[in-house]
Amino acid sequence: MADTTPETGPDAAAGTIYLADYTPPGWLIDKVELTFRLAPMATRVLSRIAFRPNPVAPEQPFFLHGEDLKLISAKIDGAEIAPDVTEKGLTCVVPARAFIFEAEVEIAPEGNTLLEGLYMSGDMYCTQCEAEGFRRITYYPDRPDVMAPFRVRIEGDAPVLLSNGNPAGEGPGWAEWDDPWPKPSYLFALVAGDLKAHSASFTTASGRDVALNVWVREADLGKCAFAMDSLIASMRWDEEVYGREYDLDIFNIVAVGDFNSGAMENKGLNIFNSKLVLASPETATDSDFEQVESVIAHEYFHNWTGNRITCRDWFQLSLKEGLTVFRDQCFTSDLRSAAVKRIEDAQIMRSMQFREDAGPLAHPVRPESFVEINNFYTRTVYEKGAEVIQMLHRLVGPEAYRKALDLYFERHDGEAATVEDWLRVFEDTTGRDLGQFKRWYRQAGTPRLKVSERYENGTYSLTLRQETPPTLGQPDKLPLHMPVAVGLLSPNGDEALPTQVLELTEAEQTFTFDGLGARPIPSILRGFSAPVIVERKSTAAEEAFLLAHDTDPFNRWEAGQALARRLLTDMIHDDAPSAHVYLGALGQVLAEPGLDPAFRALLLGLPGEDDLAAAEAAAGRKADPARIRAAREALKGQIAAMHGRALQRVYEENQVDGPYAPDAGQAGRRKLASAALALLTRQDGGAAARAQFAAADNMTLSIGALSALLSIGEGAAELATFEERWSDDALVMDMWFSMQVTHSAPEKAAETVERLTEHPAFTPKNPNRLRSVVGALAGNPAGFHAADGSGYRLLADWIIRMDKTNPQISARLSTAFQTWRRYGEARQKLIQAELARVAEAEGLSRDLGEMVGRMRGAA
Ligand code: B3K
Ligand code: ZN
Repeated sequence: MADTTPETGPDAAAGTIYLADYTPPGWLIDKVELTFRLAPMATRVLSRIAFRPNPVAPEQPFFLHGEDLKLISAKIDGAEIAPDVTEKGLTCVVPARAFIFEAEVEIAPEGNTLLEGLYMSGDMYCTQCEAEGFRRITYYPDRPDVMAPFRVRIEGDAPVLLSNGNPAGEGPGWAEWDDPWPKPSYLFALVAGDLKAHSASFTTASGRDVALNVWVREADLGKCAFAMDSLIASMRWDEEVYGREYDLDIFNIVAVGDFNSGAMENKGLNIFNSKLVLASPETATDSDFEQVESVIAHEYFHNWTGNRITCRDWFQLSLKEGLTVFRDQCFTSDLRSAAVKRIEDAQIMRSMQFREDAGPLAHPVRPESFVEINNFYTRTVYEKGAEVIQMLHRLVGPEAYRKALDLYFERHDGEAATVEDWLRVFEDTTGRDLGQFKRWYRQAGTPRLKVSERYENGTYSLTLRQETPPTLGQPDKLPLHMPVAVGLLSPNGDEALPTQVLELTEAEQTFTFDGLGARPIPSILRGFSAPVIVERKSTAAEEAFLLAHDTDPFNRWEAGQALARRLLTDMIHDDAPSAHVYLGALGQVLAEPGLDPAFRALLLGLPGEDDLAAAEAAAGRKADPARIRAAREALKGQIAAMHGRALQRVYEENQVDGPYAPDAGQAGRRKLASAALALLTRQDGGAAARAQFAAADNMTLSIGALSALLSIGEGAAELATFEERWSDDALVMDMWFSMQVTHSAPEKAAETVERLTEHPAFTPKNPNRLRSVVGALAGNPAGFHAADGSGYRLLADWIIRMDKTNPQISARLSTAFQTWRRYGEARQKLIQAELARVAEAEGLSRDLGEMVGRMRGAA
């Protein structure tokens, strides 16, 4: 079995697992019965598993994964056996027919600091099994292509005892659950604690009633309504848009305070980081609300894309994640503003995924090897994976897409599928050959799209040339099948050619358009139709023209960004910067009242510090984070000085009267007002922000005011008031911590982190708190990259420290170093020295070892 015997394969010594080594499991499972006798330091897990030989598998030893388990006893068909046990699992001789395997093991959830397997968050038991955590609960073929129905009995003192599936009986101190749908072990879940439910019910399209519960600590019951509404909206949407109904009698969501990631789609029992469930106007911002809505949807949508149809192996992770992200993106576009959502998703791709593609951690949407799968829950697998599906959707059109999805569900329900299966349903329903398209799954790196054009006698020709730079292990790239949405504008601002999708398949292709009265201005890659970087020689005048006239919201926004980037680059290099074109264009945007406020807020935003650093690197220069910070600050000052009155008007006009609602309309107005406030603060010394803070009756206004103050070095009194008011609310305090780090002056950033780690409310054991203090440092690029190396040193110290208790967290923190090649020699040396120090740390985890190895390997 590819993922069980790391001693095979070409790179055996390093423990690398290869897609090419995949072998079907030797045994399949008809039924799993588990009994849990809960105790913090000595939980007993009794398993009874009905195995049968897999007729299509090659011969192999019988092996069950198991890590950190104390084996009490094991039996086959009722007879005690003495298996060979290693730190990876258990091997034994089994009959060549169906048989029952039983085991009793002991585990210690209270001592589990990995937050993987069965662990405790406060006095509550909970689980996280994806990707390979189930093997920390009992001996099992812990791989996604072994699917089985589970029956679970929980014995414990807690008032609430939950597992997957439907309730199947309960009494004092016990409860039983039955999940009829075959599932892989990574979807197993158990929760036991003193929880209260916010309940509702849902009637499916075919008329079945489903009980819905959001389980939380009693004190949080008032913060569940929005998550519940989001769940109901998601269930409805999946019925309407994909024809998918829910398939159990009950759907439970549990909020957990200590959680490594955002949430987990366990069958019928989703477990959530409390940050992504709990929301009230007083404690959560508009963007928190929107995140809750989209993550609730994401996990719910996994019920079909992930659970009913799962992944054959972990290399296929994007099969469920890319598709489910695409689905949650469409859900948010339908509920809120499609234009704004598209721009925000493109922003994430360009700042977070492009950096992955451009650095030492580059990997394809479907990786071909890994050491630790937890390191591959990345922007590439998730977001680029979603972009690949967005392109497919664009290429085949919405109707053919739906037909292909219907076939996917019909053909693969109950199966563990592959990317090949996924593409085949599109080929079979549309008759298209997707052989070349499949390269998007195999080739890492961000393609460059070079655009050149000609205009002669009414004919305009557009030459598109694609080129993907080499990435580690993939020196030569082949041309991709790429949808390039293009429109043409007449010099008077009218649309000369509405959006057309050009299909680029060759390295270079020319497209011609006849009958044009004048040389048009092209609008290329409308809607961010492919995850690529467009390279085209343009002028500030052209960008200002597109910002004023483009009918495509994404390209309109992009024109403004290009204009700002051009100006900021000149400012960074003291290269005779001339701000009047940008400032003039911005003035027009401010004065255009018909525009959706959320969209206007995006137009007002400058490219981020990291994006500017990436742009410097792409232009072959070394990024200087301090100069980037200074240029952005200076430009903000100029905008405020020039447009103070307009900003004041925008701020006033976008105040929201009446009761708070987290809907797109209100949130957009608050976002625009907040963007205006942040700039106004540079003119009024913070007076308006102070007033807003004092009067705020919701968290969006409080945080907006507080960050505006912190960004000009003010706000000490407000920070103290805020701390006093919210010291009992962990999620709000996380914001209090992180804001101070991200807004800290660059030379003080490391010091600020250090000071906050000494705060009595700081604890590294809680991943949210650790991320909000130590993790937040990377959100302050000028501070993290301080020339004296203080940011690097501090982060490396924490990475080493956290690796001993929670390697998933340390490996994740280490990704802040992946952009090291963007910076000058002095910073590169400092980073390399810290990475070397991390690499030599005693007892380095597999997770962190792989990450640091990849980042150093590229040196
Ligand atoms: N599938 C989980 C992620 C699990 C993370 C494992 N390290 C959440 C999600 O993508 O929906
Ligand atoms: Zn997911």
